[in-house]
Formats: sequence, structure tokens, C-alpha cells
Amino acid sequence: MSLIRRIDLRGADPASVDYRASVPRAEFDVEAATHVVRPIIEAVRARGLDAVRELTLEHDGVDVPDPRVPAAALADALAALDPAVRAGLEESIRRLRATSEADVEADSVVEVAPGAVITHKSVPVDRAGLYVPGGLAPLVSTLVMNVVPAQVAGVRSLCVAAPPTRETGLPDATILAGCALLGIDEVYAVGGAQAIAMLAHGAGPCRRVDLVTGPGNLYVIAAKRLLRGVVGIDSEAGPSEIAVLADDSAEAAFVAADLLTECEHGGTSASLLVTDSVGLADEVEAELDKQVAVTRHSERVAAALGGVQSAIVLVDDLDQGLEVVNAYASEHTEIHTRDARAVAARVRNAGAVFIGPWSPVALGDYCAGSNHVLPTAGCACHSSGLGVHSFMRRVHHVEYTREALAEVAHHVVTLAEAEDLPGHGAGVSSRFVDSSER
Ligand code: HSO
Repeated sequence: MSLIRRIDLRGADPASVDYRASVPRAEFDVEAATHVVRPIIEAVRARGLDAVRELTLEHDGVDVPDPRVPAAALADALAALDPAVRAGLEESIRRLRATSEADVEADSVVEVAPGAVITHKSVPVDRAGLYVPGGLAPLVSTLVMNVVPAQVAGVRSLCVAAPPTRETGLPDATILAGCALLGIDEVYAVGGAQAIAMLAHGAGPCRRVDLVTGPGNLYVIAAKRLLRGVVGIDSEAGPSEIAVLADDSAEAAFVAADLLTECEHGGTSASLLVTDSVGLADEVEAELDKQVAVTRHSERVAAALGGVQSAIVLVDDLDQGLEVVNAYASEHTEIHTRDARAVAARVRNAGAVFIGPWSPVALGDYCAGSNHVLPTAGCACHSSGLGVHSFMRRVHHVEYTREALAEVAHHVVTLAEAEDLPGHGAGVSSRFVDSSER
């Protein structure tokens, strides 16, 4: 039996087919999880650190009286870090820092009329809380992807929260080492919804933050949804997903390897191959059989490939393939076709696009220089991945001279009258009344 199902869209009527609906996502009911998470948030808001401690004991099975990770633990973790891992992290940081620095938006200054100047400034948030999930794997790369753009944006105060391990009561040692390498000294051994609540409301030594970023499990995402507004939220990054658009020029072994990659995150991950070549579909299927059999986490990979959310989608041609890919709006989209760059230029909806056989998704997960915190669940049709912009606000500075205000005053008064808000008009006109007459 095949590891992955097929969906045949060949011959579909473009006028009536709903491409997004034809490739469903896995069940991931954030709304249902909010019922579980609401009392957790309320407990942390009302009882602070006591609640965080109880919830950590209940959910992580470890008692952490003081969740702030001591400086010595960070330094020790860095000293013990495998030098090869350190070198990999340093290269990842270097590349992401280079692209992040290029992403910093310059202020714009426009004189809309003589003496009437509007400056559009980019201003970083004062304090951000970065969440790094535990789950099936300690994602130190995710730490890098959150911290580097925040630092480049100029966020003055950064803290990290990550779940404690049962063995040490501290976050995973690689995460701690990564924090030390990145110069982050405020780290909390708190995970799950209670971590997001702690960051948003503040608890014990953790002052409330202005913005929470970082991916997480269903409960973390539900907490982010409930706390949006109390605190800034980057996105609701859910299960990982990849769509590969390929023609018969593609290397089946490469395509199969990349479909497998994202499935390693767990059974709800999604892998799609969209192709106009039945031959390639057959070869990729055979490759998947071979590769899944020998991969370390074959069980979860097979679960993800076998879920409703994964499929080989057969299309008539690349034009239809692009319709499917754009409707699906995948977190990651790979292009394995002839003239891949030209095809990639026609991808409108994707968190990140990987072009040609030498730009695999795994490169983007670690060392490409791009960010791997990306919109999932179709949100790529309206949202961007994490970046410097996520940590900045755009603020207008308005500066007029007396003459410039006088020049436009009658328009303000007229518009204010049209809205029946004469006090607004007076906010301008009163300035031009002789002070003795006021
Ligand atoms: N593929 C994940 C990120 C990640 N992969 C971390 C490996 N480590 C979401 O884009």
C-alpha cells in the first residue's frame, strides 16, 4: 500500500473547482483548545508565579520554584556545547543577521506642502518575549530565528521562555547554550500556555512584554489567540507544511527527501507534491517507500504522509499546478521544474519559496539566511514570516509650521463640521484667533 494518497485534479473545471478545499489540512482545532487554555491564562493573571509553578508541575511534571534560569547555567551550557553545533549556529546567525540587516526599513520623510513634514519612523517594540517550543525536538534553530531579527530591530529587552526538561528542571541544554551564544541572559524555564500567559501578563521576575513571538503546539497557539490585544502576537504558526511543484525534470530522490523533511515534525505535518508527471509521481512514491523505511523517525513521518493533509496531486500542466499551489498557500513551497526561477515568480502565496534542486527546505530551516518562522494553515495568502518588521512599528511624526497649518486650516474646519465635530475644527482655528479674543 502506498504511503501517501493521490488526488487527481486533471481535467477539473477551473470555473467550479475549489483548489484549496480539494487539499484539506489536518484537524488542528485552535478554537476548541481555547477552552482548555482560558483557565490557565486566568490563573497566571490572577496568581502570577504560584500559578506558573503549579501548572509547570502539572503539565511538565517538574517543580520549578524559580523559573529564571541562573546565569551560570547559561554559561555552563555554552561551555559544554559541541563545537560543531556551535559552528553551525554561528553560521546560521551570521547569515540571518545579514539578511535581517538588509530588511531594516529606512524612515521616510515627505514634505506634503511647504513647512508640512511627515516622517514615517520605524520604531522597535521595547520588550519582546520569544517562545521556543520543546515538543518532539528542542528547536535551537527556532531560537535563532526569533532572536536575530529582534536584535537587529533594536528591541531593548528580550527574554526567552522554553519548557523545562524533567531531568534538570531547565530548558534543553542546547537551547540554553544558544541563548548564551546570542547574548540572551533572561531565560525562563516555562513552557506551554502558561509561558505565553506569563509573558503577556508578567509573573514574578518576568515583567510583561509588549510582543510575543515564536511557534508552539496547539495550546500555545490557543493562548496566543486569546491574548492577542493584551499583548502583540506575531502569528499562529501551526503544523509544518511543504508543497513541491515539480515536472518530469525533477529528481525524484530530492523531492521525496524534502517531502519527508517537514513530516519529521509530527503526524499533523503536511507534504504535498503537485505534478503534471505521472512518471515522477510513481518515482517519488517509490523513493518515499525507500527513504521512510530507513529514516530515524519513520513512525511519525509515515503518520504525516498517510494523513488526509498529505497527497500527491496530479494536474494537467504547470499552470494548473500553480493554481493549486497558490490556493493552498503553503508555509514552504519548492519549485522543481525547468526554468524554476520563472515558475517561482508566479507563486503569489507562500511563506517562503525554494527555487531549484539545490535550495531544499532543510536549508531554510537552518542556514539559508531566510527565516523559518513562517505562516501556516493557508495564512501565507495574507501574512509574512517572522522578520525585523515583526518587531517594529511604523509611527508617523507630524511637524507643521504656523504658515503650513494656516494654509490647510479651512479644510480641517470644513471636514470637522461635516462630521458634526466642531471641537475638532476649533483645535485648529483657535490657534489663529488673537489671544486677547480667546
Ligand atoms: N520546519 C520548521 C522549523 C524547523 N525545522 C526547526 C527544523 N527545526 C518550521 O518551518
